[in-house]
Amino acid sequence: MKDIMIATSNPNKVREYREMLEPMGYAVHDLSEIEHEDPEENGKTFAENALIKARAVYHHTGMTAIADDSGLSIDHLKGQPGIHSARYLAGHDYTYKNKMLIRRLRNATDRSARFTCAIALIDQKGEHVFEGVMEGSISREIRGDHGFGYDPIFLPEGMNRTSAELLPEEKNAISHRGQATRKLLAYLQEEGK
Ligand code: ITT
Repeated sequence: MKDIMIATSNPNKVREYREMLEPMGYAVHDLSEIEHEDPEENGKTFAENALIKARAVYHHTGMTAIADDSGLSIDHLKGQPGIHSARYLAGHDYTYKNKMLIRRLRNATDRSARFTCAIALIDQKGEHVFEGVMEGSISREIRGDHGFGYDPIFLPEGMNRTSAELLPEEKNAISHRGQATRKLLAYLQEEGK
């Protein structure tokens, strides 16, 4: 089996990567197996931050490492919270963060938003980045208990359910992380890893 280390401290991301990579025959490892410190995410883009996280773990373990940087960008808020999605309203839970975002959009005519995911892969051959985007809009109420983070307020384009109301396989089929993961898998398969 091929080993791959998921360089994230977010257990929800680990779960989504396991759901997608294990059926493809990968032995998925995560940071709970090693001592590590989260690097400072001081990049200006999702791709830069993903590379910062993957590099830290690759240099530490030598194992093929992937990291993702992802987030929700809302047009009415000029792209916020964007690369700051995890740090937005730090210290508050997502029920509160989601309520605040709905409130900030109460007078918005444009509710469009998108989730972006950049996956950085580092292996002996070098550094690669794979990106995925899920377009949609911000709902007027919080709905659903699946997924995590901002899923309960995100309506994927053409759907009347939030991404927290989708089953895991339904979300993975269309999500930013699902799309980026399929590009990653295509690369890994082509490389015969
Ligand atoms: P790592 O840096 O350790 O991977 P993190 O949660 O801090 O974990 P990010 O910096 O990439 O990760 O922040 C991404 C945030 O964007 C995440 O915490 C959620 O708030 C949000 N997010 C990303 N993907 C999401 C998804 O599929 N559904 C809901 N919210 C998501």
